[in-house]
Amino acid sequence: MTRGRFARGASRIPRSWIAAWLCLAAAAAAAGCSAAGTAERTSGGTTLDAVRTRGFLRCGVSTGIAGFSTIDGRGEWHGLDVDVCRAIAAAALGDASKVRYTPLSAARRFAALQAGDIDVLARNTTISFQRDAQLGFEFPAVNWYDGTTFLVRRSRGVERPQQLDGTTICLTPGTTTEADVADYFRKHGLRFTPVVIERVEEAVAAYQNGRCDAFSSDQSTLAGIRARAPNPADHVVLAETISRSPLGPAVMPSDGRWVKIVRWSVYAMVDAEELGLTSATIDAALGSPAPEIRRFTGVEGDLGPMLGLDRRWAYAIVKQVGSMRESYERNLQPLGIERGLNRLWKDGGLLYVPDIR
Ligand SMILES: N[C@@H](CCC(=O)N[C@@H](CS)C(=O)NCC(=O)O)C(=O)O
Repeated sequence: MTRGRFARGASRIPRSWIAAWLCLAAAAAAAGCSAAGTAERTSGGTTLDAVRTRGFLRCGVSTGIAGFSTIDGRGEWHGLDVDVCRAIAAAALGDASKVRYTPLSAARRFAALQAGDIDVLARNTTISFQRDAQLGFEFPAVNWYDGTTFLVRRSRGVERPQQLDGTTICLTPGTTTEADVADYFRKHGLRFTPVVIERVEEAVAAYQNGRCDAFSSDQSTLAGIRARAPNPADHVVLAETISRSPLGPAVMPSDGRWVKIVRWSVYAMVDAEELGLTSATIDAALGSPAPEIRRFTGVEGDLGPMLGLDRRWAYAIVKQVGSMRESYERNLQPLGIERGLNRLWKDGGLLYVPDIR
């Protein structure tokens, strides 16, 4: 086995990447975000009550992963994970825009959730036994099925992870990626040298500067990093994954109703796709005679109130955020990320959620 090097920072960071990240940090500051956040406990009340009293949802996101959670020049967040935050806010508050985002590194995300600084962590987080059993979080739903792999310079001619024997690999600490890579190299009797850097922009810069031969993370994350690189065509994301990495929002286990609100907010986006509902068609669907659509939109039945939500909770999600297909098409398709496993079951994917009934 190789011994890890803990790198503090990266020199010779390409200017265009520094500019992009400074812009990101400045926009985050402008939006009033802080990684530390303000601890606020619900002290006996429910999370839903606390969110309503406060008037906004506190959502932990990444510090900037294209397609999942990034902030634009106007201080607005976008991405598949951001849409989870927005869907929960639509369900809980009737307004998807009522979210305060807290950018968190991999190493800091779980402490923020445990400290009560955020109501939900929606941040390319892999569901694992240890995070469930030992850290004790609840993972109400999967919002993206992924897998660990590698970003490498095309000029190296690497096509498969096995060809990375003897290389230096950039990683971020506190990730399942670290363990996946160590396991993979051990299993195949290969050697590597990890370069572990907490701040993702510094880790990416270290890779870009040639300090590492490869960068490892979830495949979709790497596709986003590659898409933002100065010359995307100079890099390849390996097609073969070395792990299963189901990503999903995490919450504290103490409030069972909140766990369900998060779960059904994600399910509603998938179910909308299953029912053929979109943000553009949901208003017309209010007049639909189909019982499952009448229940979904809250025209009939009392489903929302069973979770303390408005009858129109799912309508609000689809109207303001859209279906899972819309979220994918808005956030990941433009980066060239294939939908693959993340299609509906009837289209050959894994998305299959219970009925809203
Ligand atoms: N899915 C993996 C990896 C997630 C992760 O945090 N990856 C890093 C490496 S690129 C990242 O996204 N960092 C973004 C950030 O620190 O804001 C996990 O849950 O451990």
